[in-house]
Amino acid sequence: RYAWGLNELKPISKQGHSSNLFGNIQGATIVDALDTLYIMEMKEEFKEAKEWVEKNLDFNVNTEISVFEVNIRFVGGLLSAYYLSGEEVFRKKAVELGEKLLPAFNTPTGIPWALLNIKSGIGRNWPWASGGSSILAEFGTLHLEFVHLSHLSGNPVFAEKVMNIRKVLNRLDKPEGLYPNYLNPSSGQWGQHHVSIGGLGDSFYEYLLKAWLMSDKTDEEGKKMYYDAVQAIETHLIRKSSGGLTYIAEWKGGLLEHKMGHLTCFAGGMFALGADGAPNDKTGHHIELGAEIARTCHESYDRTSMKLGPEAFRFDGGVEAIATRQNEKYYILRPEVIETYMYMWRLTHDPKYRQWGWEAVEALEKHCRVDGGYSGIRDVYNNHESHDDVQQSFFLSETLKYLYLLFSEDDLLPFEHWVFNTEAHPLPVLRKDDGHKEENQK
Ligand code: DMJ
Repeated sequence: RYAWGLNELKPISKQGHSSNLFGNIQGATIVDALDTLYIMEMKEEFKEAKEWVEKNLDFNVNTEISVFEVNIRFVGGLLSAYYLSGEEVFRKKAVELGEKLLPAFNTPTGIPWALLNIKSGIGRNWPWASGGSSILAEFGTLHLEFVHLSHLSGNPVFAEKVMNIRKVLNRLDKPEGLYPNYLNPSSGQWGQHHVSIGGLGDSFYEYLLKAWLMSDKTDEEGKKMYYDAVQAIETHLIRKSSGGLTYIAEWKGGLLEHKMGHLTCFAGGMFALGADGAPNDKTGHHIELGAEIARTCHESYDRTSMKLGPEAFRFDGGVEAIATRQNEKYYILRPEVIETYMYMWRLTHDPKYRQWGWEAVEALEKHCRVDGGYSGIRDVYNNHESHDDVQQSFFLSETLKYLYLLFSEDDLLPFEHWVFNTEAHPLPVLRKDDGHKEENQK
């Protein structure tokens, strides 16, 4: 009603919201929400969205975009919409957009730029990123989509680009077996030795595991990189507070910052999803680790007035799982905690995960629901809402989809057949014995 065809909604001012992540590409919320509409059987709305994509989604624009954000939301959204509905328009648009992203890889190492002008093909990095570095969670979160683009287009170039990223990473020494968040695409050397399983690092680890799962467990390289990384994370980053809460700290040149981001909370689900393949009889241990992270993240919600979690919470200065800095107290409708509840529910069927999910539903309805949609909150510790007036597109693609799956049967998008990209867009497992069967696994 208020922002149709624009990127995001401002639910209080009831108008469009544009973020520079997508440049002049329009329709982020429509594309991000396509599969959610399909899964929720909102057929009329899906049809309207499809018509908008057919008539209006245009990538022939002179604009600079974030390669990572456009990949996870637009390419991922279009690929899922195609696999779920079988509608050719989504496949065509996904491949067309994938082709527009290819010039980002024109760097001396093939590690892509963060930002790309999709008309001129000129790329660059974020000016704040450690001496011209690319970001681990950005260049490490292209793999799933690019493998599918090769599969659907018959053009191997997409898969080659992401396999080369692995090659560069495997040639490098890793401090204590950890992956720094910054890598210079020209020199091929790490930037600052900062390590995070939250912002700047997060979905790189997620995609190692999911690449292996999506390959029908044939991608041994992805598997090894994932379990080796988890080993290093456990040794150097995972700690327990005196109150018994397990958390994942950040690492700065060997020193720990005892802070965990909301973004980091996705790792509970990741550990549980990877438990089955864990080496050395560690399946139970990885499930337990997932459960402990889920509990810590639930505490970060429960210890606020609004029962919604802050952007980051700390385990120092006498606090546990609480934000201490004013600029870390906001909640922008992020999905990671609910995502972890969903994985933990599917993998353990412990009813507490549905209870915790329902607490989040009630809090969202009470504090984020406004006349024109859902809004983020500036301070979750305050009793009175100060709304940020933005409905992020991932609220529809992830937060609501993961809630829906948390309360659905396990045979809706079963994990044996589907892997979720980092924006919650389901992609089919590519069967080793039948490269095309996946289209039938709806
Ligand atoms: C989403 O775009 C994705 O989940 C990404 O991996 C991290 N940030 C947002 C949600 O918080």
